[in-house]
Amino acid sequence: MSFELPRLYPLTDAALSGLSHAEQVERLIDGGATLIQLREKDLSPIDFYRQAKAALTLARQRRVRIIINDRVDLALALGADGVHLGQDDLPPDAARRLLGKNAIIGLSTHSADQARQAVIFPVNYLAIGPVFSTATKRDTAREVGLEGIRAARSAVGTMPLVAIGGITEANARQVIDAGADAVALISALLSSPEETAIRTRLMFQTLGMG
Ligand code: TZP
Ligand code: MG
Repeated sequence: MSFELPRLYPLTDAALSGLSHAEQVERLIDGGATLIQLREKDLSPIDFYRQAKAALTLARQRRVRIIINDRVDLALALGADGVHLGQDDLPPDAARRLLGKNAIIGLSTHSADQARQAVIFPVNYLAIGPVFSTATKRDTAREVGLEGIRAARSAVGTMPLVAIGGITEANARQVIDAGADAVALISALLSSPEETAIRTRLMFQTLGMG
């Protein structure tokens, strides 16, 4: 299951940014993003479907890949590049059966133990978090900190690992140095939507890829 995470993996948040998913995707791509996850917790399926379709059309034109958060059905219906599953979503093997061998499937984990157990699942990457405290997601598990990233890395070997939760310009480099291949970000890029492209570009520089 060969897959390489780009150093920076942005997620959309329409409530935070006040922008449609397509508008967010456009700004993130302008900033250099090549893999983007559409995350939507409020819209009805039909509204999210329409917005995601527009975002996917734009992303395809610019050769950027789109992952859908939670919803295997929408990922399948849209022909998206993959899905990102939480611990309470469809199990990875069921998602793999539906989406096929070429889909990118990611799974959230919240501890090194959970990450260790996930290594045998048919997924392309694991997420670990929240790393730091965050206001963006309610009801998160306890923060794992940089130590949690180190522990997750040693638990998963070479499996691609993305860290999420409270990551900013100030701590992103430490997160990579602790063993994450990538950082997944929401508020650091989207809390000031007029600055999204420039913040994305600066973050790539911080991560040593500018
Ligand atoms: N999963 C764990 S923390 C989190 C998600 C979706 C929110 C990340 O948002 P931010 O603003 O980058 O802390
Ligand atoms: Mg989820």
